[in-house]
Amino acid sequence: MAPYLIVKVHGRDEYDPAAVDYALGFRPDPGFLKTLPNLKAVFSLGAGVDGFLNDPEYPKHVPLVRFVDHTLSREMAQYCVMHALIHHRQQRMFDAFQRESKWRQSIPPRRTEDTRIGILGLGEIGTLVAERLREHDFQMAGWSRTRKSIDGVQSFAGTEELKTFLARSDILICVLPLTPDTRHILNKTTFAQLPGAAFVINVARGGHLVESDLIAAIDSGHLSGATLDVFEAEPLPETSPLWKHPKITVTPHVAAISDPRVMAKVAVDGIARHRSGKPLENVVDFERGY
Ligand code: NDP
Ligand code: OXD
Repeated sequence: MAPYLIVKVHGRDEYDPAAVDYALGFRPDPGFLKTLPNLKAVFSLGAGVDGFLNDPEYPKHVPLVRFVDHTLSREMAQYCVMHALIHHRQQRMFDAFQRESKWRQSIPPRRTEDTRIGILGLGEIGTLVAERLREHDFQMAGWSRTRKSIDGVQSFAGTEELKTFLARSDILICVLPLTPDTRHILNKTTFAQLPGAAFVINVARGGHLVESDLIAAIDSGHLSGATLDVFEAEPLPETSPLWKHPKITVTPHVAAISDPRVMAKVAVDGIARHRSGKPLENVVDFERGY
């Protein structure tokens, strides 16, 4: 077998497109992958593959492998647990009291068992997020395309059950893939269906959220706030009102960052499987869009 060819392709590097067998990337330039005539498989360096599927010229005969890694899921779960608890324990309010040297207790305390959390997306990541939050005794539910059976997590499935799911979600966490069906799912209709004072955490993609609808729902008092890790435009422009909104926490797409050592191993193992004729794992279904 010929040795693997490893090329760095930045547009300026010299390479022969016909010599490239496998590609790794996250958000390649649209139209780039179709210029590689002998491509056999593509490995996404992230769990989300919208950066590939947004390319109308993606060569669909070439399998696209999603990045699935327990450590990545664990870090996503840590982020969601941390921000759910910051909200639930009213930490932002105590931060403000501290800045004013004010001793104020919050009585009676809020109990996790009285707070309902809903996870949009119960896949690799959403399932672990739900399980880790369940350990804190929140009332857990999740929404997915197909019905799930996860201990202590009520399952809602399909568009017909979305409204009921939203109506019982005091904290709504979005961990969906970005597809034509889920784009802008966090919009004014969705927010109106959440209970009063609900809180939103978006760790999926900026394209899920209509930012102006979120700001309007918070400013009207219907939502109590939000934590956002992902944005329609990244980096978030300095002029975005999200940066300075007193009830919105912004982080720069860091909920979980793929570990380059694991990414390399996943690609090497996948290439070895492919070359020995075994089926690839975690292949994206182009019809579903994830
Ligand atoms: P999976 O593919 O494992 O899970 C996706 C889940 O979403 C599934 O439960 C699926 O339902 C559900 N879903 C998809 N479309 C619909 C729909 N139309 N209606 C209802 N449910 C739907 O993805 P992962 O958990 O691995 O990743 C989720 C996303 O997290 C990624 O796509 C990425 O955007 C984001 N992410 C963000 C990171 C960050 O740092 N902020 C880091 C890593 C990932 P079903 O199970 O029935 O198929
Ligand atoms: C991912 C991400 O999809 O980091 O893995 O956003």
